[in-house]
Amino acid sequence: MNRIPSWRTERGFSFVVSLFFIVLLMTIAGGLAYRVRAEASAMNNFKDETQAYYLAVAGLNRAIAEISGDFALVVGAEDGSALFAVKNDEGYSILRAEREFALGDGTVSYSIEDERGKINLNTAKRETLFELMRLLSVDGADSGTIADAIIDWRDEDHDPGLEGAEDDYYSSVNSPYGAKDDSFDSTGEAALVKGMTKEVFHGTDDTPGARAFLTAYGDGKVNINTADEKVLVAALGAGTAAEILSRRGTGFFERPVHGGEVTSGVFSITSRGTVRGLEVALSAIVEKRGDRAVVRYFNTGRRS
Ligand SMILES: [Ca+2]
Repeated sequence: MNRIPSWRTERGFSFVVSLFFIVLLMTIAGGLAYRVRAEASAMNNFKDETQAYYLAVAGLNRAIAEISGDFALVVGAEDGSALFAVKNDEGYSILRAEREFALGDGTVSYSIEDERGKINLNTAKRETLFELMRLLSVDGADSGTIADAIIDWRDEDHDPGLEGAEDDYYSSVNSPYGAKDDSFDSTGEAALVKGMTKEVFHGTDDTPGARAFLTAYGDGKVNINTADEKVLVAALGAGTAAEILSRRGTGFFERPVHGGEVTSGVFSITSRGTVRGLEVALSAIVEKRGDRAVVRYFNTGRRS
């Protein structure tokens, strides 16, 4: 039997031990490097997110500056957003501010919507709410439920409309709450009323969500220069809506007709700041009071 010399086993043993320590050190070093990299990347993400946030704030401020301006009319852009028109010697000229631009390490993009281009949750008649829901492909019975429930939500009494809902109904849902019996303070509140499913409120791939056509702000008058076709049909009837849209095909209204309005004082703003693919979006409701703009609602940083 050949015996392995002891110096060879010792060398073999110390080789294995060294290898073990080398692997151990490499693992520790690798782990450390990973942590350092992860922390650096988290720091960079934090820095980018902070920058993106302030770019979105910059967009919001630009939008507020537009709203604070001395305009005479609020008209609709091709994409449905609101533009401001000022009076001059020849008539009116539409101000077209750059709403998408590069700034610092990223980009800013904001849009302004006219809240008077929507149906007002606090003042709309049952027929208007019903018709809007029907135009959003909600079936007849559910349209009736939503219209009645919106009115029950805002009225002081506790007597439900024909298909509506008051405390009795809301106290029996999964996480019970009560009917508000007061004005809607935000458009999002409409998501709480009976019949207003997630699909109806937020929309689906095939149907736009009701939230885009409803507002809790303003006096309930409809701006015939900015309102969407569905809003015009629901508020003023199909015939009047067609007349208004045909006129809008070649310009805008300088004077109110059909009980509508041609200007506005309440707007919603969505502003996005993007830095290296990281986006922060802010939204706000801003009311114009003279040459001042007052923020009625502000929703910060949704990272996407
Ligand atoms: Ca009520």
